[in-house]
Amino acid sequence: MKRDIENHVTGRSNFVDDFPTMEGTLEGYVFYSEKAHATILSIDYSNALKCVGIIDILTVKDIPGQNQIGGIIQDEKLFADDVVEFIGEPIALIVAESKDFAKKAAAKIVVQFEDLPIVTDPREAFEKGLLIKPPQIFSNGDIDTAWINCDLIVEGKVESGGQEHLYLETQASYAVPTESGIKIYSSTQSPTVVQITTSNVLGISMHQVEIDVLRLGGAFGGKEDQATAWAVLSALAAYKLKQPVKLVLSRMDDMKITGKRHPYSSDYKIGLLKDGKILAYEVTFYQNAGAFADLSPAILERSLFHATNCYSIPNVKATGISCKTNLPPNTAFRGFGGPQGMFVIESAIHKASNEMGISAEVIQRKNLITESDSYYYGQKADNAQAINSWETSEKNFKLDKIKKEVKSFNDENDRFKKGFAVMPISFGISFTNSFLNQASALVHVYTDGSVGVSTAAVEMGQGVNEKIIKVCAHTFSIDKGRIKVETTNTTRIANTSATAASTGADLNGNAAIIACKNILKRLKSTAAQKLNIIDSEKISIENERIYYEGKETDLYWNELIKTAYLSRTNLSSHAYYATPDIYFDREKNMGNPFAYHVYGTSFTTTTVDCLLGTYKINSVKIVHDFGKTLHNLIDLGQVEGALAQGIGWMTIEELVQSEKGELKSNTLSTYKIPDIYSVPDEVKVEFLENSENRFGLLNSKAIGEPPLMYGIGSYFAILNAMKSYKPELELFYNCPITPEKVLLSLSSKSLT
Ligand code: LUZ
Ligand code: MOS
Repeated sequence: MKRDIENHVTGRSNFVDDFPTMEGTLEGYVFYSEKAHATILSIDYSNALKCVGIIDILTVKDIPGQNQIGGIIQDEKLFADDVVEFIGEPIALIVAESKDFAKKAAAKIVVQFEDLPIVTDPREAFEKGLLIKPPQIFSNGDIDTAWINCDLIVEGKVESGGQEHLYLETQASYAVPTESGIKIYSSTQSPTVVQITTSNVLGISMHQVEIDVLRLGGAFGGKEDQATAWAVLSALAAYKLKQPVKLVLSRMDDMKITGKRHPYSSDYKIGLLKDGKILAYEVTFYQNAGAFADLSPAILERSLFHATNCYSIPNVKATGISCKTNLPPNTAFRGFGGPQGMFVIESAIHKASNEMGISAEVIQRKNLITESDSYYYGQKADNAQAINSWETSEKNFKLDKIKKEVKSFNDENDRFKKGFAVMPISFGISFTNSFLNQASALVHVYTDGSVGVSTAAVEMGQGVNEKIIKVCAHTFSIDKGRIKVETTNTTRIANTSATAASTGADLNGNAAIIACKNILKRLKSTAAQKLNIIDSEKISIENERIYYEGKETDLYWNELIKTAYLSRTNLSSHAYYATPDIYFDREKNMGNPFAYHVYGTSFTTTTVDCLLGTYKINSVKIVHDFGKTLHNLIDLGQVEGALAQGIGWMTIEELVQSEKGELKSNTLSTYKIPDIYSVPDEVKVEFLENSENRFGLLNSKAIGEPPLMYGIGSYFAILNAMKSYKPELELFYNCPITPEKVLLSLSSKSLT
């Protein structure tokens, strides 16, 4: 990733707010609701319009098409008109000569609201019948009779908090009017969603809207759906005013008004045999969706898919309820509901193990899914690596030794206690909506032998461009330096799926390989002709040199390309890839939704200061299933970053909302994410051997999301340390397990 890294660290890389602006560029500022739920009685813009530098204030009446931006469900207006349902819901767009002018004018807008009841709790929403859609149930086996055969049944409640994405680059868009429509430079993971929504709101065709994405300064799911509103708003203004309009959210606004990882409140019931075998598992997820659907239904469904993590359980019933509350619509966040689902079963296992007086590892190990098992939604666990990764960690990291060390530390220390936990993971790769699993690529070989590659993949720091360069270089067998990945652009690549679900490299890399192979085939014919050979199949290219039957020739890449061009050979190819053999039956909720699963096991050791409630993650040791890694460093970076993000979610990242639906933790001084001091002292990542994956990109496995779930181990490690300080501790499953919570529950107060 040398090229990108040099540009990033020297500040040369451009993000939307850095693009040189065109003459006449205006800036937008969103005027949004400060009420979480209210009727709008009247709005007076007159004083704001008189402010210095104000060009226009756009409202519902300026929308030529539909006032609608909802994706899965059409329930979200671009501009609120009669009611507002969350703090941050856009009411108008102020367009001015500068953002400062616009912001000053915003303070002069007078709105009269009539308050409506505010709901922020998902269970309360459920009680009141406030649902995003009807509940969804996945089940297998016969849960009702299974309980009879269990030796132990444990029930409980689990809470998991939301999470702020905190991408370094805030939401941003720059819209430029064109002769026929609009061009938008957007910081989005989903160029086509921005294109479709813009065309609906402006009432123009998709071909009049061009979206261009150079790179994102991070996204983590926060720009899968929620980059759209800002892009459409800037486009609306640019289209009406015939001037370019830039719209960039400030950090505080971004934190305050955009959606986050969904908080969940869940009930579980788990039934086991004496030996730790899980016979039955029942779970109900109350998802806090916020005010509108956004991606919540798909996220909830992924929670159902991952309700059993990497375990094979014969009788399962999982119910998902998406609850409508007066918070900003919650959205995709690395893991997409999977982590929330997995935290619940890990909590259930932890609770059961404590009741049985055994360690959680006994139950975890006993129930790991094997190749001959199926996931409870019907997919066979082909090539399951759960046991392989568990046993490799057990052996390489010396499970018994770690546990002994923790125990003897705890025997010797009073104030400080160590805790240990194992977190095995399984994560399904593919969009769960099968149709999204398609991609295309456009490859040009230029006459100087350099190559330009366009795909639907959006580079957001995850290294997808470098992976695409690598597979193209590999396919042609040419130097990586010859290859450039172009911006993601909807006129070059149409109908893009979001770069999401960890599938960016798999889908787009495979499309790029097919395009390269198409060109390569033509080049081999050219070479055969040039070398007077009949069978072009016997031609190969290695390191830019042409070989015949494995023997060197005097023909090289550059000359071959020139020859091809002069002999009128097509040096471009557009290619298409769709993941094979995936389907899901939404009547039966059974099928084969994933191309494959990613596995791994982590060992987490923590030390808790039981007097202060503070803690340190000492070490996380991971055996991860990368398939055949495409790029060690990128993949390692993804594991380390995801781990830190997972630990943050589990431990210190706490969103605090008032009863009025107002986010109290809306700055970096009140919302803490892991920094260099709070990441684990030691992170060790081993690459699992003997993992093949014919459904990935050149045998690799998707890497973006799965390792986030290793962070879940930190919760249980901390809880275990607390338990050894205070054996009578009432166990609670309510993340994040902040130092405040640790302290309160170790002193007299009990938390449930
Ligand atoms: N986005 C989506 C995702 O639309 N569908 C998915 O299944 C998914 N999974 C993970 C992350 N984003
Ligand atoms: Mo995502 S959570 O945008 O893969």
